[in-house]
Amino acid sequence: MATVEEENKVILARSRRHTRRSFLGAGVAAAAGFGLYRWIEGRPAEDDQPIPYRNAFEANAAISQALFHDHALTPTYPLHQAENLRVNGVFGLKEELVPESYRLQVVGSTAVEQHPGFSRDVTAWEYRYTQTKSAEDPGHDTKSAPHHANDAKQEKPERGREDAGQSDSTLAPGTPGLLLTMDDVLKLPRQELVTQFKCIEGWSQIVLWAGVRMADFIEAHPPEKIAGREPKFVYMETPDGDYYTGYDLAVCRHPQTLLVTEMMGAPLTQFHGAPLRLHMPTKYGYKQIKRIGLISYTDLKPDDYWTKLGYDWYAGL
Ligand SMILES: Nc1nc2c(c(=O)[nH]1)N[C@H]1C(S)=C(S)[C@@H](COP(=O)(O)O)O[C@H]1N2
Ligand SMILES: [Mo]
Repeated sequence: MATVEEENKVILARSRRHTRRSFLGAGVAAAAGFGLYRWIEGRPAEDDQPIPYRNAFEANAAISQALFHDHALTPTYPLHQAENLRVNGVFGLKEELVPESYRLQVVGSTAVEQHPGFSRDVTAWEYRYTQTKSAEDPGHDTKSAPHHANDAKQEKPERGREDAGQSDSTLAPGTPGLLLTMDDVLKLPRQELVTQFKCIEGWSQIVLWAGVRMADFIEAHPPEKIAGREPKFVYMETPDGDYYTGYDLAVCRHPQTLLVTEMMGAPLTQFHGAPLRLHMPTKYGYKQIKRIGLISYTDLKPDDYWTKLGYDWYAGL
């Protein structure tokens, strides 16, 4: 049996090869990738694998590498290499959330009416914020003017107050779904992972994460089928709708995609996304949303904060 170290060496070598190839193929993939991807995802699936994947592998190595990489494992590291992550980007986190007022909205999952967390309108849930100013360093990415904290009446804040504006995928009032507590989320098996976090700005850090696998979450709250098959996408946003992200359902089921509650052995802080953030080591940092307020299954390609500002929706490494 191979030791963890040996296994990691293999994975590392493989992932280096991937990186090199996806560099070579980046232009082709950028030009053709999206169209092809949509075409593939539109096919009926057999054993979870859409049939044309195979043909695509043979037809075009560059594009298939980009697709295949979604299913490959990223390397893990020994704990002693892990360090505290810097804070980078606090859209949707500027006001401190009152922990008891936190709920995770889940939309598009099956059998919601039977669930104790069922709500006829998840958008009506009122998150509360404190007026206290955080002592935590908000990092450098705070160029937007700080918006005024809610006044004493705790009015619902306006959504989409940051550079990218409001999300096109935001829920309409009256959307039914679930309102889960953190206790609900933490019923799922605990998972720890030491992986690299990569920001597109050119820095990376190795971090110890803990939380639950998103795959387990999806199994516990499976998507309702649309026209006999699973919806293609997952959409997430912060409780105030200021930051938002979209994913393929498949990458959410990747075994290293985590709903994170702790970093480096401590609970998440406000600016790292308490009480729940995403870690997705197959994607750049901007896809790893902090302070998840909503998880929604959808068949419409979701809007994404940084895609709106010109970055790639796919954001694969
Ligand atoms: N809610 C929210 N999530 C976010 C961002 C943000 O501004 N707001 N920035 C993203 C970017 S670009 C990065 S690199 C990481 C940074 O996470 P960290 O602050 O924990 O290092 O969060 C991502 N998730
Ligand atoms: Mo980033």
